[in-house]
Amino acid sequence: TGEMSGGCPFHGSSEMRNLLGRTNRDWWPEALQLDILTEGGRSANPYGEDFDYAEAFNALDYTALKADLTALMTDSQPWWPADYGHYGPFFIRMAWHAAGTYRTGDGRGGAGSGQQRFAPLNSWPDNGNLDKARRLLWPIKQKYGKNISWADLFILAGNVAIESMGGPVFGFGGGRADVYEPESVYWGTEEQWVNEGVATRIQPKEGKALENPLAAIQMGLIYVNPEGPQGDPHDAEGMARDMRETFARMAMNDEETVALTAGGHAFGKAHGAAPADTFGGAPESEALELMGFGWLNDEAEIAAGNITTSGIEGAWTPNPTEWGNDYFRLLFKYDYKLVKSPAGAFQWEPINPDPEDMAPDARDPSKKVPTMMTTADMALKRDPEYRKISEKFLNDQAALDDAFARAWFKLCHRDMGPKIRYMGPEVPAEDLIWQDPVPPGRPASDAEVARFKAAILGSGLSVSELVKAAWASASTYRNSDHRGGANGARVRLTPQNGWAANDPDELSRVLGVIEQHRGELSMADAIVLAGSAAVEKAAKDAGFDVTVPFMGGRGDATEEHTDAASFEPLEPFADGFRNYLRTKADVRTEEMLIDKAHLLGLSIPEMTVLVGGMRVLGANSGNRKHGVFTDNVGVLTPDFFRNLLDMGTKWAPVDGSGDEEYVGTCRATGAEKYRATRADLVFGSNSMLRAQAEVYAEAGAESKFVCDFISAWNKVMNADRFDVT
Ligand code: HEB
Repeated sequence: TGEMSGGCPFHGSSEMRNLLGRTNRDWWPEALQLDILTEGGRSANPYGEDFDYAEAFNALDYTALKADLTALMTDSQPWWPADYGHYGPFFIRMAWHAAGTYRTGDGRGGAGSGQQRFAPLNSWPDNGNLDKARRLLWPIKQKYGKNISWADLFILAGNVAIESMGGPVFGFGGGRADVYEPESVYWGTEEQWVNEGVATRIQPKEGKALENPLAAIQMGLIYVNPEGPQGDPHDAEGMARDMRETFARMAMNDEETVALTAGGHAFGKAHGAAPADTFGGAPESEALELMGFGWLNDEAEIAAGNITTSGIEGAWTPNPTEWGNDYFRLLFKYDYKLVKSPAGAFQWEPINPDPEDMAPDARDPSKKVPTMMTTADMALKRDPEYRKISEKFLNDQAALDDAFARAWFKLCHRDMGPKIRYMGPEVPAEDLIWQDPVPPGRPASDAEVARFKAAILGSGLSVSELVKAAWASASTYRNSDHRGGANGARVRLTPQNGWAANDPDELSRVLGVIEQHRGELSMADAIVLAGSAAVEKAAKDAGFDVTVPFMGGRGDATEEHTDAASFEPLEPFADGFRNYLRTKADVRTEEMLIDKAHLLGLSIPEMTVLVGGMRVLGANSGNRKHGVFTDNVGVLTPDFFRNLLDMGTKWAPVDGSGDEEYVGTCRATGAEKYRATRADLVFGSNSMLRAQAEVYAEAGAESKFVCDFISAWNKVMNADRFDVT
């Protein structure tokens, strides 16, 4: 797929965009804005900072909760009756759409924090009527309270739904703590939703590829358009192409894609019984008295099953509440003809179905209706590669069971990071390669820590070299899907050891010296400890005798534990902390610094002090001099901030640099003093960042600077230590 699957999250759209694209405020300007109440760092989380969800989850009566969920499946409510008397399929779709927003490009999206409760996801056209599914869960959420998060409940409800219909389940890991506000995620720049006709994102003839990190084909969809590319059911090739690309971006290969789609559509039905214009708007735009519901029509119509969600109408199989192989059996037994649903959507209907292959009506089991396939389902037989897999599953139920169970587990847990974050009695024992397993480490003794620090500082490696290696190792961490980080020392494996940002030749030389001196320490520990020793030396040379805290216990992963290709999206396209930018992107370089800081879980002061410190430590990729505003490289002083804010320097863009490089000249003599990038000058130009920089440039701020730097440094070095925190 070449260019289309490239790892760069900031390249792809043809125009400059801002970091977040179109946001809730753009979509719903009239919606109540609560932001003023979170000013001043006030949190929206009612449980407060001390709440420990892991502890609360461990106190949960898990068996009772599962029994209640099982009972709920068939406890049909008059305000939203269960199709076929069973809510299972509905909950599976809810869970799949919660997890299905995950994308490998930046690790954002996914089921991890219960985002489906909030805009924009609560109002995405593709999430139509899932407001009802979530509301059906409320009595259970209410009963178990803080012991089960919404985020965990969505996924567990999906699992219980599968089990209650006889389907195979691989396991469940709890541990998704809720948040209480919408997360800011880039979902695209388009100003229309899919149901308003927004353009499809992959258009080869127009040279348009799916922009990274996006993983959906149109604004408001989880993945592909079920009716075909831009709604064209005849474009069989394009349908498979779109599926392959969007599923790859959620870390799914062909086999997983086929198993998931066919397994999912063994259950339930699509809803397109009435024209879409008979329904109200999405929840976020609806009247107060609807109490958070959207897409409504009158109660009698709902009771009669005249519901439109996707616009497609019908079940895939004759047994929509039972696990089995009817999906593939029907797909291959019949030829399908293109028809339109009552809501006007394109779909495929089996030609001359046998009576036993008709589906029950969702409200009246004595009535038989035709089954259907969407254009996306048809790809499982029309695309040659998908077809091979489908034929295998058609003839091998056990293979489908295993593939579906595993792919569903991966779908629902892909954004949770290391397995140690999973909780509860149903965590599978088996280690899975996509969990990026790391063998256990062992604690380091004070004596070996002291010995190694002395040895590495005496090895001839510079502060800059040691700091760079430690940063290269730890800074891959993403707070979005909790992947990356220093644990495992994957910085010495493919692909990290070859990343341009890491200066591969220098890195391999530095790692070689660390290896020589590490003794019994793991490489992962030694790399971090070497960086910390360098920071201590730099502080000492600035007059501060401080110790950088160190927590040993990291393990070393091998190539065998590592799916190298799955690490490619973690490669930094830009890393403002190292003044690294591969090529000019379609997002401003300073916004990419903000993005990186966000993925590292840093606050504004932490980001600021790290940039200022890393510059004087000489930590730039390629050892560029940009932003190194000091005569004492390797000494931990606030020189970066002092010189940045010095009115004696006048800044101008360097011609031909595309506003990526700036030269600072002496205002008095005109002589060149410094070079800088956008990621440097933004701390003088942006009013909020300038306010931060001033704090560290002020007289007497030296010790605060050193302490704050060490604390932020430490946060990055330990960001992935779920084994100890
Ligand atoms: Fe699905 C449903 C499409 C995948 C599961 N889906 C559905 C629908 C549609 C679709 C259109 C209908 C909706 C309404 O309601 O209307 N899908 C689709 C596509 C894809 C998919 C295009 C890609 C290819 N699914 C999937 C998966 C899963 C699923 C992966 C899981 C696993 N679905 C599902 C279910 C359902 C659906 C279960 C049913 C729901 C109910 O019943 O409610």
